[in-house]
Amino acid sequence: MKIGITCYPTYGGSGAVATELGLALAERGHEVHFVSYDQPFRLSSFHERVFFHEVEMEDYPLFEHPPYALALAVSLHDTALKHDLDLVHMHYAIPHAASAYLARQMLGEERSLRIVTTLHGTDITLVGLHPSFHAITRFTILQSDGLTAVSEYLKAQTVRDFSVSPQRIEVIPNFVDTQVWRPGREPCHRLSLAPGGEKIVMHISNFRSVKRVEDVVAAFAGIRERVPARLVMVGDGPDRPRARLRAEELGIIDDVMFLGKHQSVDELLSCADLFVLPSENESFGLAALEAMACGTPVVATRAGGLLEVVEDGVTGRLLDVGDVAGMAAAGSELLLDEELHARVSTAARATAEARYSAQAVVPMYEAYYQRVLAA
Ligand code: GMT
Repeated sequence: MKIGITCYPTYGGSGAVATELGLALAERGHEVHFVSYDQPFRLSSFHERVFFHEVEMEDYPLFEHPPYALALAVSLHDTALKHDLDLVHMHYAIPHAASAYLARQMLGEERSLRIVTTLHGTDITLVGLHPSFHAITRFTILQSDGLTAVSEYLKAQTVRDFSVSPQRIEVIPNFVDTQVWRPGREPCHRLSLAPGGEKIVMHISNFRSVKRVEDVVAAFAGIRERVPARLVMVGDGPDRPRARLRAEELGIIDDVMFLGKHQSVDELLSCADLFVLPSENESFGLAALEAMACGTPVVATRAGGLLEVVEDGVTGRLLDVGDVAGMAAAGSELLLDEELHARVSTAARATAEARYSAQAVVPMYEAYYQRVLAA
């Protein structure tokens, strides 16, 4: 197949999954064309059958907000024509599904172009609900020939809030490359992260309010009272100053490292002893899956799709949103009880391999594309 893929190219789960999917499809013999305003962050080296088309936009003083959705539609249209695409796969509905719809309309009778849209999270649970986006989000996802959601939770939200028939949505979970995300990666940074042999507690996110990064710090403070430990915060975003302030208020700033955005998150995760994800909501929680694949037990919240990814008491622990005392207790128990830690770590890795590996999930997308093309 010849497949176009559009995603947000910057740090974020939807862009990561879209890029890994494109690379895996190319390895399986498909031709893949990424169309976006920048090269996706996980697409750094050369790969056979993988192409990148940068969306070009004219800067004009009148445009306080350049109309990216239109420029993307033109790029998708051009790429579909020049490279004879069979379908385009849009990751995150806003505005990508609208751009794909426009591109298909522009192609008219010239040639057919199928559209698959994958719903990732706040395109449905937050941004898409806003009155300025709701109608166009509903219209354009319904215009897609195929519609997937990354969890049963997200599917249910879409059915409820956008009146989409459940039969229209296929659940295909996110996945990880389990060769890359695995325990025992070298080089191991344990010595620089925890020079005194402390346990390493890690959090990775874009530090938006939905991630509740202050809860990470508060839970860590409770862990540190019971276990010698260091907190490693990876990523950046609007709530980073608040997290730092909280660490200062709690008197633990010397044991907290803010690493900022990082390319080699897999290397860092594989030397973590515990991963904390106290989000208000997650449609899936890719970072939790990445941690599980690295054999790092997860302490997360009973929120949205996290209940599908993390099995409480088996592959990690789930607590109520805001229950930092519970997270501290669960995290300390995992760090203090070596046998428990080993059991959870092994189960987490096994689940990632069995249910969420590229080998398990990429064929689901291939089969879905075939169904969409045949319909
Ligand atoms: O929806 C977002 O907030 C952005 C998006 C992203 O690009 O990272 O995150 C969502 O998609 C990820 C990949 O499918 C999921 O792992 C995240 O849980 C989801 N975020 C939320 O639902 C808040």
